[in-house]
This record gives sequence, C-alpha cells and structure tokens, in this order.
Amino acid sequence: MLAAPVPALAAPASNAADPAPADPAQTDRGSHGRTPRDLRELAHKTGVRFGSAVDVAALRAERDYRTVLNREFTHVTAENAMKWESVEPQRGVFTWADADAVVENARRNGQKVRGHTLVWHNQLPAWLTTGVENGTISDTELRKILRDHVTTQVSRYRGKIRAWDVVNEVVDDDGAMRQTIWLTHLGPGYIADVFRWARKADPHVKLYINDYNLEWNTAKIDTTLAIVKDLQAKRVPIDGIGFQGHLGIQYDYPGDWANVMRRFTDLGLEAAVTEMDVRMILPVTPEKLATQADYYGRALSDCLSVPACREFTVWGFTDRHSWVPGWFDGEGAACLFDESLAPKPAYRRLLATSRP
Ligand code: 9MR
Repeated sequence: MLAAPVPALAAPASNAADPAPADPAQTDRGSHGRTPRDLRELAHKTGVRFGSAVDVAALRAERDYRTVLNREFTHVTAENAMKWESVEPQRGVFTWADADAVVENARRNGQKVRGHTLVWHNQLPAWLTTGVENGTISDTELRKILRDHVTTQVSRYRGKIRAWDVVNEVVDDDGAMRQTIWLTHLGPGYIADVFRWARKADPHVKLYINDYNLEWNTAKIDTTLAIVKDLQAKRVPIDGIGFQGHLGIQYDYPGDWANVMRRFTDLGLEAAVTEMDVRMILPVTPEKLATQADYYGRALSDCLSVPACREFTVWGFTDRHSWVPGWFDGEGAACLFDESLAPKPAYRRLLATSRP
C-alpha cells in the first residue's frame, strides 16, 4: 500500500484543493518542474482531472481501495451503479443506494462525477427489453419510458454531476447507426430528444456522446462527427465528446488520436478520456508493462495537447477490479495499480507527463 490507511470516506487532505482547469502555462510554472507525488497533484499541475470508474462493492468493503481512490482521483464514474438495470430493476422500483454511495463519497473527497450512462443498449432492465420484445410496451409508451428515465435520473443528481454520458455507443464499428431498441422503435430522432430532456432536467451539466474505438476507427469518427454537427444545426444541446480509450498493447497505439480529438473540439465540444485502460495478453512481463506505460503516457500527452480535453478517467484503477479478464480470455493487467494496489510503471509514467 502507498500510504497509511485513512478512515473510510475520509475528507480530503490538504492537497485536495479543487484543481479547476487553469492556464496550463501558469500551472506548469507553479510546479517548479518537480514530479507530482500523485494524480491529484498532477491534476493541479495540468488542469486535467484524473478520474476512475468506481466498483461500489469494493468502495464499501475495501479500505485500501478507498484510500487509493480518494487520494489519487478528482473525478469518478460509477462503473455500473447508474446504469438503467441498476437504478430501476423493476418497473417503477428505483434503487439509488449504490449510485448515491458513489456521489456521496465523491462529495466528501472533492471529486467531480461523470454520470454513466443514460441511454445505452446494454444493461437494460429485463422488464423493459422483454416488454418491447413481446409488444406489451408500445413505441409510444417506450418513448415516454425513456423520457421519464432521463428526466428522473438527471433531476435526481442535478448539480451533483459534472457531465453525463447521455448516449453511449450509438454508432457501430462499420459507421452505421447501431441497431438498438431505441433506433428501431423510436427512430434516429431519439438522440436529439434525450439530449433535450437531459438539458431540461439540469441546465448546467455537460452533456456528452461517448464511444469506444473512436480513437482510430474512421467510419465511426465520421458518423459521430456527423451526429454532432446535425445536433448543433438543430440547436440541440451537446457539450462533450467522450473517448472510452480501451486499448491493448497487442494493437498499435492509435497515433492519430490527438487530431481526432481536435476534429471534435474544433466544433466547440470539450473532450474527455472516459474509460481508459490498456490490456495485455498474460502473463505480465517487464517489457509489456513498459509498453503499457508508453500507451498510457501517450494517451495523456494527447489529451494534454488538446486544450479542451478536460478529464482523463481510467476504467478502474486496480487490476484487482477490472472488467478485462472477464471479457477477454487470457488478457488482463490493464490498470495503473496491480492487484495489491502497488503502482505500476504506467502510473509513474503519467506522473512524469507534462503538457507538450
Ligand atoms: O465495466 C463494466 C462491467 O463491469 C460490466 O459487466 C459491463 C456490462 O456491459 O460494462 C462494463 O463497462 C462498460 C461501460 O459501461 C461502457 N463501455 C465499455 C465498458 C466495458 O465493457
């Protein structure tokens, strides 16, 4: 462990001052070139917030997990707790305890929150998917259900969430709109609707479109740019572009990522890396860890080279709790800290990265 345990849900230490985005030149000068001691300090130096997905069970049960989370990160995303199946497992029965736990821990520790996610095709409650499938939920009713969901959830956390992933993964890998129950039953206009409903429920929260492979997949990039332009032409509120950033060292680093970010921020959007991790084929070797460190470092450099990139969030900070081994056979070790919460070379690389 890196530091003495602190009490559960501790208030932030003195280094937890809000690292609000500042003039990068100013903040860099202020650091006198010393390597930051942790990601909170790096956030202060760079003006980019470092975030992590939060596993609520670990947050509740593991003191060392809480210690590292609250020491290092100034932004958090609930890994699963805000998804539809989590917050409304039965129709009209809302279960907010897990989502609230993430928001409350964030409040106590000076962390901003990314809401994830309002509209997705995965992790929908069975009552909803079954009802649509068997026709007991009509298209008209489905639209109302979606509107109520967005309004209820955004209103509940109004003022407590900095940014919402309003729509997640709406474009397929071939650049076509993803065929989901939303597209099939409500038509493509549902995207504009949900952004408008979200804005109405919280006038100040940043509204994002979020996707994976957007770092390099040109078909996906082009379609997503077209969606953003179309929304803007219709005066639909959209504020941000989220790059999930699920990478693997067995693939080339997406070398054009900074330019891709700029294509979106040139449209006036802010950008965020929302779910960064860098997996590898096991076993772990020092060489693979060095490559992983290189990928994390390049990703942060890319974000830092784009002034409107405001957040760098990892999809879990420890290999103890990572989605990767459960999804990719024989792969893992994708995070900044190992299973015992020792920092890996990738963590140290981030600390050594400054604005280009
Ligand atoms: O990390 C999440 C994992 O625990 C869930 O089982 C999975 C279910 O689909 O979702 C994972 O998170 C995903 C995120 O919500 C959206 N982008 C891809 C993430 C990894 O699959």
